[in-house]
Amino acid sequence: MLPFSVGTLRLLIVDDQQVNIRVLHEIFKQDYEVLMAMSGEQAISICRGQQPDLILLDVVMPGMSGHEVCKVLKADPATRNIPIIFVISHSEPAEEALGFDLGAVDFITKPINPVTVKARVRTHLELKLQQDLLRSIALIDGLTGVANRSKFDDDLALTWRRCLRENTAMSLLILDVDYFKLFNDAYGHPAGDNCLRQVAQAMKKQLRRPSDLVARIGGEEFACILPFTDQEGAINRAEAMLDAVRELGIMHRDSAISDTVTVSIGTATLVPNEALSAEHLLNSADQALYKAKRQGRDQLVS
Ligand code: GH3
Ligand code: MG
Ligand code: MG
Ligand code: MG
Repeated sequence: MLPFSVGTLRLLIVDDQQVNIRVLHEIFKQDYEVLMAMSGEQAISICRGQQPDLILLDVVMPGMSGHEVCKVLKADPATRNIPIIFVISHSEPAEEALGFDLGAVDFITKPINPVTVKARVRTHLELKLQQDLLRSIALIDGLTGVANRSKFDDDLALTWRRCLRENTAMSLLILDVDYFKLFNDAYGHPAGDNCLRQVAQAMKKQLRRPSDLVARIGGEEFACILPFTDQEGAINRAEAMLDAVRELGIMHRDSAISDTVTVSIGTATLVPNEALSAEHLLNSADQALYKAKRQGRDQLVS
């Protein structure tokens, strides 16, 4: 099997002929979880629902051809990164070239040679896992382990569009550590870094849904995206975060308001509409944060 430890990998085999599916299923059933589809339409629906790690895709099928299926999958961000290996009847340069143009990573020819197909699938799965890993590292803040600014920007735009489509409210929290310059001055930069890590984890623990996100968006500034959340829900999470940071009990002798580290939070809630953009939500939360600072810190303003 693969040289590094991962959960069971999922292969999708797509072919209009039962006998071809059976041959491939026999080859792979021991090493992978094998999903099967007998039409292009079914393949697309399985991809959207179950996210296979690789697809073996027959080209000639009644209804949607393999090439058409490939086009649809490559056009959708949710399925774009699933590697596709075309299964073709005989090797023909023009057909191979077209497959690669459409975004396939490889092709195999019928009749299936088990040794070859196993090796190719394994190679492409390894590449896919490495790419997944790189993609996830590129979106993580190295200091705190929560999402970084880039992931925050993507997620904010995505959530805005989702809530616009469904005409529901979304909320944004911006949180800033109080008197953090003085904290660094008093305890040193490494202690400051450690404080940021603890604040990030304390925030993360207050999330309630898998689609909620905490990100570090600046030096000692964090944001939290709450899809499908109204103002009451946002205030509730912000209060929980204020409490959670206080309860960390990180000593801060130079803070003007408390002997432990505190934070200020600005929240904003909006039902997205075509006339505005996510930028608007960001500005509102920022202004609320500014007000929380002016009013004395260690509080939330919505
Ligand atoms: P306020 O209550 O108004 O937010 O005051 P503040 O001191 O927190 O705000 P200010 O913007 O003056 O200072 C932010 C400080 O955060 C200054 C900077 O050195 C520190 N900082 C930014 N990024 C990091 C980091 O990654 N690690 C550490 N240790 N400190 C950081
Ligand atoms: Mg066929
Ligand atoms: Mg600050
Ligand atoms: Mg700041």
